[in-house]
Amino acid sequence: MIDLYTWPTPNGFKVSIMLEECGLDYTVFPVDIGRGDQFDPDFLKISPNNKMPAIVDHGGPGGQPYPLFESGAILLYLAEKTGRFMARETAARYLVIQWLMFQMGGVGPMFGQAHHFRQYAPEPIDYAVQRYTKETGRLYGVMDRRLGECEFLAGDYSIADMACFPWTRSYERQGQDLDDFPNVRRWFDAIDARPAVQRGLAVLADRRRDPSEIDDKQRSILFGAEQYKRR
Ligand SMILES: N[C@@H](CCC(=O)N[C@@H](CS)C(=O)NCC(=O)O)C(=O)O
Repeated sequence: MIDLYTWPTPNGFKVSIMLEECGLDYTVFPVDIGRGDQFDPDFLKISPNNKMPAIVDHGGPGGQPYPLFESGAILLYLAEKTGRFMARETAARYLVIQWLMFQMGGVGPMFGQAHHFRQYAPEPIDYAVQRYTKETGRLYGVMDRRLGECEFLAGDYSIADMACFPWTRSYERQGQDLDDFPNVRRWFDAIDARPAVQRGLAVLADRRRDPSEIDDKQRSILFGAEQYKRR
């Protein structure tokens, strides 16, 4: 049994999708990041960077409970544990890892900043909006070219697709139009049609809030004094 500490965000959905794709048993523990659950001392023992998602695998290595944070590490761990969604042979395996790292180092941070400056910044900062919107568009272009060469990012459907897909669901809020990226649209529709993906996206979906609903307390927890308090 795996404990999944999550909240309905793109990073959280990566892991719930993988758990569903693998048919693993898991229990969901909501981490309401607008309420500050991520700073709970017990959660920080599992995820010292105060971010969800995190897991505890009660059937970890040596049969011991194994805690893990960082969504990319969790996806790699689950792929190794199950032998699914990542090739074993070196060249194909590193193709998956390469596109997973592309997501972790590029897509997540840049799409996230585009989202932040377009939806959450208390006042509009044109330089930041332009920079992150354009960089996000450039990354969509990289994906589009790649997906013009093969069906999925690493050839076969893999954890790299599961990592990128949830971030592309909010393309409009990132200032993008999928008509400009037809290969991404084809890929998006194929992944979105997978029943396991829909089950993964349903995890805590009813708790999802619109950015316009964020209040001052939540803003302080996520982006202000509460976030930067030394712990
Ligand atoms: N690199 C991390 C990023 C995780 C992350 O940014 N999680 C956000 C929500 S999507 C979070 O927990 N934010 C709460 C906070 O920063 O206090 C991963 O991929 O797991």
